[in-house]
Amino acid sequence: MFNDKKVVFSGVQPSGNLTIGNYLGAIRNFSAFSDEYHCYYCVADMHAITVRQVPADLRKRTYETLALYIACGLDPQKNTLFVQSHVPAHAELGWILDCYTMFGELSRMTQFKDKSAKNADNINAGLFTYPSLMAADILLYQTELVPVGVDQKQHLELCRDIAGRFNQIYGETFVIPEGYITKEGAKIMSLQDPTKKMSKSDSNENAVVRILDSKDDIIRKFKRAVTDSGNEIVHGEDKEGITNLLNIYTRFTGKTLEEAEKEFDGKGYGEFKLAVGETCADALSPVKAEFDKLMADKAYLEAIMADGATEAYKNARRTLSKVKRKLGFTDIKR
Ligand code: AQP
Repeated sequence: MFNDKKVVFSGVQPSGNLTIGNYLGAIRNFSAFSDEYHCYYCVADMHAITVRQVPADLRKRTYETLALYIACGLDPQKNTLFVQSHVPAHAELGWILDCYTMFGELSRMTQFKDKSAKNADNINAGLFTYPSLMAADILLYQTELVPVGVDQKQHLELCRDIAGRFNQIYGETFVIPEGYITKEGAKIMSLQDPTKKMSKSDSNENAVVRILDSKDDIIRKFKRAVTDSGNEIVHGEDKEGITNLLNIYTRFTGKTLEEAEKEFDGKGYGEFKLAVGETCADALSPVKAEFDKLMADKAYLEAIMADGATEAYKNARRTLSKVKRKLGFTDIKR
C-alpha cells in the first residue's frame, strides 16, 4: 500500500484483437474499483512476445488495447493505465522472481502446457517463466486485489506462493494479493468448441467474438455457434454450448440464468442464437464508437502512456529498491 488506498492490478496482453472473454472476464469489471482503490491496468506487451508476434501488429494492438481500456470505461484520471515495457522494473523484478520460482511449479502450469502444444515450434523460456513475470507485475505495486478470469487462477496462486516464499526468507516485503474472479463472467468458452476457453489468438475466427467485430460478424458467429442435438434452452453439464450462450446472454443483460431460460422457453435454437448475437452487438456498439474516437487521437493515447509509465514507475521503484536491498545488491549514486 503506497497511499491510504489499497491497490488493484491487472493486465491484458496485446496478443490479438480482444474478445468478449477478455471483456466479460476482465476489462468490463475493472472500472468498478476506480473510486475505492489505486488501480493499475497495464497493456502486457512483454507477456505477448512469449508467442511470436508481427512487430507492426503488436505496436498497433498496444495502442488499441489502451484505447479499449478507456472505451470500456476506465478513466485515465482515476486509473494508472500504462504499457508494461515502459516500466523496466517489471523485467528486473521478473528476473529476480525467476530465481525464487521452482522448475516443478512452472511445469505444472496448465497455460504453459496448452500454449506449448499450440506453439510446438517455439516453446521458449519466456513462455515457461511467464508466471514469474506476472508475479512481478502484481507484486511491484503491493497489490491487494487482482481482477482476472478464472483461467488465471493458477498463475495467481503461484504468485501468492512466490511472494510468501520471498517474505519468509527476507521478512515482510510483498503484500500477498487476492484474486477477484466474478463467477459468471469468469470463463467464456469458444463458440466452436465450448469445452475450450475463448482465446484471442484462436485461429478459427468463428470460435471467437471480438469486441470490435461488426454487428453482422457478431450475429453470424453466434448463428454458427455449436450447440447440441437437443432443443431445450437450459443450462447443464451435457449442454456446454447452450450453457455458454446463456452465460454470455445473462452477462450482457444482467438477467439471471432462470430468467433467461424462462424467456426462451419453447423457442428454437436459431431464435435464441440470434437474440444472443443482437444483444452482444448492441452492448458493444457504444464501446466501438468510443474506441474509434480514441484511435483517431494518437497523441492523446501517447500522453496517457507517458503519464501512466511515470506514475507506475514511481511506485514500482520503491518495491524494487526494497527487494534489491534485501537481496544484498549494492547501490551506487549516479
Ligand atoms: N475466455 C475468457 N473468459 C473469461 N476471461 C478471460 N480472459 C481471457 N480469456 C477469457 C481474461 O482476460 C484477461 C486478459 O487475458 P490475457 O490477455 O492476459 O491472456 P489470456 O488469459 O491468455 O487471454 P487470451 O484471450 O486467451 O489470450 P491468448 O490467446 O493470447 O492466450 C485475463 O484476466 C483473463 O483471465
